Amino acid sequence: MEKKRSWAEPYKIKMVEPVFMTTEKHRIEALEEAGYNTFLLKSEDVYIDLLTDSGTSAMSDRQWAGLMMGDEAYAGSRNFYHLEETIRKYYSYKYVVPTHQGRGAEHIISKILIKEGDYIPGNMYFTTTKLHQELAGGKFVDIVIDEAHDPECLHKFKGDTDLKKLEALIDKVGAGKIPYVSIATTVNMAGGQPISLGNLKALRKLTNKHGIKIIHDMTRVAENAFMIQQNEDEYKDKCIAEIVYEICSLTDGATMSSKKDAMVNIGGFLAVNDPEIFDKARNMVVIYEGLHTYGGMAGRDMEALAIGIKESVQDDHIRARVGQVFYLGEKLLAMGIPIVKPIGTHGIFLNAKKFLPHIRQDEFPAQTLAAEIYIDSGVRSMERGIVSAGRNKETGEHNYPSLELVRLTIPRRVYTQAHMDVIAESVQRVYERRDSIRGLKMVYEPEYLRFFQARFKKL
Ligand code: PM9
Repeated sequence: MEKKRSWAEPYKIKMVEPVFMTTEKHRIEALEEAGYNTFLLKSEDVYIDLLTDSGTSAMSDRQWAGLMMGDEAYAGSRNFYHLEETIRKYYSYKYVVPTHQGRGAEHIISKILIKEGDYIPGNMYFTTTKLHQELAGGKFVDIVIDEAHDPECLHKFKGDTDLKKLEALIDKVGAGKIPYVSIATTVNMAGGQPISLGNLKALRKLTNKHGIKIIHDMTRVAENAFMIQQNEDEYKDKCIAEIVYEICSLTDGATMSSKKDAMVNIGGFLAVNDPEIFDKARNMVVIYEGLHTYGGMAGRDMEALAIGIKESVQDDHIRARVGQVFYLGEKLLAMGIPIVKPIGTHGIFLNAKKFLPHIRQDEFPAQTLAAEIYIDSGVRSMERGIVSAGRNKETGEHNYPSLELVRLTIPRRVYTQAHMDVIAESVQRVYERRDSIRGLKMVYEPEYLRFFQARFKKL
């Protein structure tokens, strides 16, 4: 049998940005000043930044060259037409409206398609997506399979929808009250878990029967495609670009935060196939974002995005990107650290309920754990649990999600294997002293998306 060979990143490093380690005393003070919220830390106080993979990836030399090709005309920039052509070619969608980032597109499509009293089923919620659905008068309904809520369950496609849940909703409220099903590739809040093409095809059949649209949150579609290639037999010989195209073709439109898969620092778009929806979106974008040929992006940013989309669907790129996440995940598993399984594609999600079982959920175990990891090593992570889940609109109580997680999110093409080793060792250190860790109380709570700006004190 042939010995397994190691893989390596399909690039070499041409430019570096220094990062600095601070003292523990400095980090304790910085965290207190930030109200124990890693979103409120200054980036210069961070050593390895795993807050998010959003807008934090390294652009290629081609993308940087693209910036120099920016056509900054107010209207009709050639970079817009390049972007439009690229989206049609790789993602299949006919019409494109650029936006400043993903939530700009979510805002527009929610306003166009959702009426007061509508229901929007989806494969688990995402914070900004759900908020825009609610602000437009809709109610999000979770139709992801039950396995997605169990961090130990080894189901390979935890992003799959449960069609029985959707049928039950249709029976209860009627298809007329469901403008679309919201499908994310991959499911961020479940731990970066993919949806299978088999499930998406079955969902398409069911929604076609009832005249319901599918709107695709395609933020990490190439990573999802990689998991399909690895784990869905029928697709093992297809390339990532083919799988991405097929996923998109099964949906009616998409919102995209280009800051993830497509490796730009800012940008997004709404893409649709229906000319009437496009017409409305094109009209609405001028109110909230900018003219329909730039939508809040500079010409140079649209050029870097068009190039980033092409790079994002290269098989060797995606293998190395997800490979690095798996490297860290496997290391943590070998150390006995409780993480969400199977390992997701854009980060490692620590299971804070299991890590800190003595801290009640309303004392914010995941928020606490993110703070402790920062104090240990200057590694910045993010809470994805009760704080992110917000409050129930009707009762005003906290929502208590079954997943109480800390996300160690890996930016694309930024850190090395040695950084992964340092991160794993830091998590292990905190794990060794877990019994001495106390929870937090919330002392400031903003009205919307509270996880970004809430402040805490140590109990
Ligand atoms: N995701 C993330 O860090 C950035 C801010 S929220 C903490 O994971 C999905 C699946 C996302 C996402 C952003 C958006 C919104 C939509 N869908 O941030 O507005 O992961 O570009 O995209 C973040 P924008």
